[in-house]
Amino acid sequence: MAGNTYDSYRESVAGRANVADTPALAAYYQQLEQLDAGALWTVANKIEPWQPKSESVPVLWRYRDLREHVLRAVELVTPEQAGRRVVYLNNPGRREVSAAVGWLYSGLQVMNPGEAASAHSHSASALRFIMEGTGAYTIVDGHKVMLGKNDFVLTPNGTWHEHGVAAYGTPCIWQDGLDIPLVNAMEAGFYAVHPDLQQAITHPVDDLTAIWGAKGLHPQKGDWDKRYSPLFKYEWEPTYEALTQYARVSDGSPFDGVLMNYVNPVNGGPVMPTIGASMQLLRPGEKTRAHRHTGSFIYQVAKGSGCSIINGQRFEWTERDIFCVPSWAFHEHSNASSSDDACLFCFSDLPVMHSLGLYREEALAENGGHQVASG
Ligand code: 1HN
Repeated sequence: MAGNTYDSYRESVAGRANVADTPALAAYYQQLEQLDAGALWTVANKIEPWQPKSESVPVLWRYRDLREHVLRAVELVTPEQAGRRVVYLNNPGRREVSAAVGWLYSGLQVMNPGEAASAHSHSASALRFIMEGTGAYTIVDGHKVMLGKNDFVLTPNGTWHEHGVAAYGTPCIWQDGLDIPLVNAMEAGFYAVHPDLQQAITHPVDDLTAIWGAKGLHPQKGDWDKRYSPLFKYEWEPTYEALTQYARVSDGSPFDGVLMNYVNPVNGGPVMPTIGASMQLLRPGEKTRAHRHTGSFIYQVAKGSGCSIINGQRFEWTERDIFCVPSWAFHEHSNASSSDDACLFCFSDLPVMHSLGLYREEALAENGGHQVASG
């Protein structure tokens, strides 16, 4: 009944909707409903919460639990049958939209040596983070990109892309990250299969890394007018080296440790208009302070082990585990019980938050900046 639903949104605060049900109002609400309309005061407090209320919950997906199921998919379906052979991560609060957190999708894709998945394009933007195996490659708009462990590759929206593993390689597993729930929420998703199912390689292998991958150098003929980074691949070694160098001379942030964003070398901005990514180094003994911000975040442990407290819940993670931080959830990370570096890869919708003017952040003021953890 309209009345019952509405009652739970009443607030006894000046300036907030607070109308008690009467028989006359109940009849009025029903009349409006017949006209596909409604009284705003019955929903106002719900649709305008005081602060973001994520439907997503913090989740840790342990690789040691998922890996065997991902490999099992190789026996059960071929890439030809499945299109993409993927086990996706489904946040318990977001099952209806196949999201891992917020409006972000994540899945684990597996491919055997000699296999290939056909070329397609879609409105969603995607990235891949290589978890295990050798010989993996992605072809994006005719550019072939060879991929190793902890490398990260872009397949921006509208690009033809396909993946495979060379015959000389080993079974490969990578994380796919996409903004597909966001694109679907915006009702803007198109999808196309490449007419030849496979695309021609029209450039030297890894050419974009050769052109755009030099630190602090910009090619003289660096024409690039796309809205995404021309550097499709961000390799692990230079990334870890950069973090190590940064950590040598800086304390980093009390909330994030030593964090570097993957950027578009043309303009220093995020790698794609809707998805940003970073790698974060937590030094042995390091414990960050809790803060929260708008934006949804999916982390993958690229190196080491440690724990995070997310909205008061403790999650112990180790290499290859994936976890999420929903929007406006307090979070803090710890590498306090290890003698090795811990590195967290992360992708998020921060570029959306920033470009739409929706970014906000706040430090936890109480308890010395740390949450009291359960779980
Ligand atoms: C996609 O294009 C890939 O290209 C993987 O490998 C996962 C999930 C939803 C929509 C498109 C890929 C995907 C996807």
